[in-house]
Amino acid sequence: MNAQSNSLSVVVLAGGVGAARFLRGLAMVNEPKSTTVLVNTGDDTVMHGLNISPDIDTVIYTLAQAIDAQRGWGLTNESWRAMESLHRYAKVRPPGSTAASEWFNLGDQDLATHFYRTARRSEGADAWQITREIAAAWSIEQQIVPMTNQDVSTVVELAEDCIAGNAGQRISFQEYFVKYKHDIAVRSVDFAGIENAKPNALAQLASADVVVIAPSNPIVSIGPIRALDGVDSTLEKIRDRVVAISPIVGGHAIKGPADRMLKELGHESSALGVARMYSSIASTLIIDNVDATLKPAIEALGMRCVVTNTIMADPQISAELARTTLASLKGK
Ligand code: FO1
Repeated sequence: MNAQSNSLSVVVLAGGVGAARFLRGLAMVNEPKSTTVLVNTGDDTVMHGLNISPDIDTVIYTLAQAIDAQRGWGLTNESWRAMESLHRYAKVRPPGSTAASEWFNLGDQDLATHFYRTARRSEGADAWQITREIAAAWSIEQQIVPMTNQDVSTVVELAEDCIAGNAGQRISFQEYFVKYKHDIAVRSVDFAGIENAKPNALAQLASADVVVIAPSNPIVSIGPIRALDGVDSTLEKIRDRVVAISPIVGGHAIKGPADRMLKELGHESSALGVARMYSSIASTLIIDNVDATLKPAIEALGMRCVVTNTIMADPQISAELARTTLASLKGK
């Protein structure tokens, strides 16, 4: 923490990799204890009977500096002995069985996190409490909060007959993202269980000095959080304290399927397309230098637009982006 560090109460709406990189930078410019991260749990899945929360774990492992930077998920210095040992059983499992699945890789050390989360759930602990314990085990000072304690599952509807199935068929997010490498066209996305899910930390969100929508996928990372009852209406009320960072640079996502998903779902895959999705809930949008020409069109939507380097190639750039993001509202 350097001298200029703030202790603003900041709430960050976060998905996985892009958000995690931003949070590392934010930790260098704002008191970590004053930062609450509301994390998407629509990617959660059950694999081998284990409850897995990919975005929560990516955020925690990144802040703990234990993430495997090249993969963007899971732990560094990982081994895969358990996965390798499954192969024997994959050969004998009956057709239709998902036992000994080999397409979703769980590292040997990463398994400990899933063992712990699953065991605590079976004892009746809620997702927020379990996340507090896992974050504490990694000495994370930020408050890491699952967007809801209820189970919500992002489901993807296939746009055409493809390797994953027939047009109109619905598959889980992880099958879409990992098994089929998000290389299939999407007709629609919905969040099963969202209608009965209550948002966590809505009070913290409503009273935050600054709310940041991290550079995550607007559809499947930020979308589930917004879809929770009361979140969008809260953001609309505090719009002048909400700043978003575009995850689309030069029409493309830095990582993952956000660009093609936006197009397939009828949005423009550009910083302007992102602005249109956020203009009702955020007063300011941070875009990358390469998209500077879009600034007037974004401001025509009634948003302030800040142009800067948003490619977080190293922690220093992440810190600079975090500083710019917090400062972007001071000018209000
Ligand atoms: N992503 C992959 O591309 N391949 C995997 O085998 C994989 C395994 C995995 C295990 C645990 C975990 O927390 C994340 C994992 N991910 C994997 C990433 C995950 O699919 C994504 O992080 C999110 O769901 C999208 O943000």
